[in-house]
Amino acid sequence: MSDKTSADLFEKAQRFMPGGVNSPVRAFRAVGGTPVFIDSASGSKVVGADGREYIDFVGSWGPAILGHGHPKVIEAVAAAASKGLSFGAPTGREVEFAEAIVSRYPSVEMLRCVSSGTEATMSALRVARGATGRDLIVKFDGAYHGHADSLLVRAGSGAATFGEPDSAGVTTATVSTTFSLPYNDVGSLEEFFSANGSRCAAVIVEPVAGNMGCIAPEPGFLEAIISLCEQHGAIAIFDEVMTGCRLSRGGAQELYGLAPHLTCLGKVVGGGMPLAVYGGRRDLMERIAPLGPIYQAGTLSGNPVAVAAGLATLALLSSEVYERLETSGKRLEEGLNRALRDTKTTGCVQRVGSMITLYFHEGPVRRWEDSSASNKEKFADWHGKLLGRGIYWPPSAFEAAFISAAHSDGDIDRTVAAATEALQ
Ligand code: KE4
Repeated sequence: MSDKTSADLFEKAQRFMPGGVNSPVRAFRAVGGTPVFIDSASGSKVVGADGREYIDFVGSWGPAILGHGHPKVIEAVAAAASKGLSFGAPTGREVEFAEAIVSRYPSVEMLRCVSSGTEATMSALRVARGATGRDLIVKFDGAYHGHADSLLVRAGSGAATFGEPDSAGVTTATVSTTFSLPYNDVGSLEEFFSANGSRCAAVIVEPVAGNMGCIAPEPGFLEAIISLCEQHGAIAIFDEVMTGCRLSRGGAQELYGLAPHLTCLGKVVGGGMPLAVYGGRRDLMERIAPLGPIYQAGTLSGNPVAVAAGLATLALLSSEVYERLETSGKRLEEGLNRALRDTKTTGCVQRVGSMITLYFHEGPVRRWEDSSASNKEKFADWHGKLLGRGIYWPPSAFEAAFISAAHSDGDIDRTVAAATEALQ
């Protein structure tokens, strides 16, 4: 137990780290107040530095699908760590891990491990550009694929214009070959391809959006991405860093029965340790060094301790776990909808499996334009009241909340009761 409160720690942290955090969303800037400094976590709960316990729906932003500190994962990590932390050399467990991923993702014939989702998407785009010899890439407004320069793009003024940098330090030149289009809008994608198809290297998409809240792909949207890419010789990249092994064993692509050309995975596959993956068609992946001319490397790529956590997590993700996630997700969705109804609050709940968002927007929320119009002030107020009632909900209106296999019916019902009170 920390001997300091979150407020003490936050005050000191801000002297050493920008905003007192190692990743911006953790600073609670979107909801106000002092971020909870976590001291420990187990199952569906986290314990703050102040000693207060919360029911956790951040789940480390996705990795904690089994709940925190699953004994079998901890045991696997400890056993691996006892044999050394990092070798900078190949290990048998990386082969086992690669095989485990390939067995879950038929579209992934070959893969490379990296240490973060950012590295995975950045590398996948480099493969697409290297393989096609083309420069243009397409992403979708409101989607987040990590902080690689070419992906930090705000939608251009019109669908037909290039993106604009969404961060200082990212040059206009860097994003001059990135288009950002509206999610769930096949028409704008068709327009883009008819004008630029021969120059397009890749389209990267969150197959279920989680970074503008939870938004499901509308029928035909993902299919159009794949078919338009195939028609024009471009690469369809599914960024499944959030959805991979969460929405099903084979992620969103299994759920929707689709086969992208490249896939990025992270979060769940590392079980909470720094481990991510990019992979796909063999003819693409065989162009990567040392086999081919596309360079990508990493000191800690495929780290044996991280791989141990990933393997243990994947092994525990049984069909019963996915059934549990669906049951709990449905229970929470129904409860939050009841809370909105009973308090006559304008809002909507959107869920896919164990990813869920309550929007202060009448709904449906189909894309960034809708999500960004939701009532952020109302969300911030609701978030603070939830926190006061022992519920740790993602501190941003534009994030998905994550349900784990460790959330009990009691946790869900307690959350619904707190959410109802917080809406009054
Ligand atoms: P990382 O580099 O943070 O491991 O992964 C980047 C990334 C890539 N693709 C998708 C679909 C993602 O959701 C992410 C990261 N997600 C955010 C939360 N929405 C991580 C939390 C944070 O930035 O602190």
